[in-house]
Amino acid sequence: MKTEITQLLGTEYPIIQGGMAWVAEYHLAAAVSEAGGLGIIGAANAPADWVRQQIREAKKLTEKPFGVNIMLMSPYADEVAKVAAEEGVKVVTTGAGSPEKYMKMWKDAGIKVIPVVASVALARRMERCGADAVIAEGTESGGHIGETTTMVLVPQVADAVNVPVIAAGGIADGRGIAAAFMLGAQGVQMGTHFIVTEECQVHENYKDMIIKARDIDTRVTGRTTGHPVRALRNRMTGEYLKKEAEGATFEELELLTLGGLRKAVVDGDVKTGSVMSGQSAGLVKEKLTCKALIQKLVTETEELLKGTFLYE
Ligand code: TUI
Repeated sequence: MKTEITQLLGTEYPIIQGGMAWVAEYHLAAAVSEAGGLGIIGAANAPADWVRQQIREAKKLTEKPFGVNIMLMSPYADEVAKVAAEEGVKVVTTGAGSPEKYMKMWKDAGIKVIPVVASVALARRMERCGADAVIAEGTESGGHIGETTTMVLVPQVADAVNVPVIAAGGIADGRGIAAAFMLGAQGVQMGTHFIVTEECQVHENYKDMIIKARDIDTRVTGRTTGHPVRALRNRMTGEYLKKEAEGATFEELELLTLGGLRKAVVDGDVKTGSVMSGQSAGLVKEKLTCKALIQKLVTETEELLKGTFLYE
């Protein structure tokens, strides 16, 4: 499984762990990197000092490369962007916006920059401003999402840009990874399955809910506010969608979700909290270590790829 992405990142496998808000802290990121993937610390809405500490703790646990995800809607994005450069992080991924204004600073610091895009237009713009690769993230993903599915987004992005493409959204096993390669991707990013690993620090209730989830158990809130977010269905998504259908204001809806992710991740309140997850929750059946998960993914993928090349 050597691709342009393993070369670019200096990893054993072209498997990246998503930079999930509140979930992707240094224990998980270091475990994924140690297992041969690329671990990511999710800066989300956290202050710059928290991110700096996380980077330093990850470095104590692994000498392998890891990255930081900068959530561009964060009030601290400017400061966190600087911390990534100062701390000598190898890779930065970005989400929920365009990182153009930070590009020069990161490139000058020798950082590989990989923006998450949900459209062909943004992928093109990111290539023009110097991105080393792009993550094409389909609407199957958890958290803040775009409109287009992985199946149609990945090949169109692959056709539109010359930098390597990483597929994300709906991928949780070797079949998904093999399919992503067929669509033109050179690597994958996975979030949901990494939540259900031994090293992931989220509350057990969160992990259990993902394991129990079926194919139809996610909901998208906030389509009317312009900030669609996918999470597992619970009392919160039920009330939110009811209020949203009744035409509630942005402020009213915000009250329902404020601090919701923290509630689910830290307190284990999976009824009124926001249990962000991708549609691939239906594919996630067991809790493994990061190492066991990555080995399983690699074995499955290689078996499938052998099959396709038998006919060559
Ligand atoms: O960013 C994500 N997923 C996230 S961020 C997050 S934290 C949060 N929590 C609650 C509400 C809002 C955010 C939880 N999950 N994925 C990457 C991603 N980026 N998906 C979609 C996009 C995106 C969308 C529009 C990127 C750029 C964009 O437009 C940029 C532009 O300027 O055109």
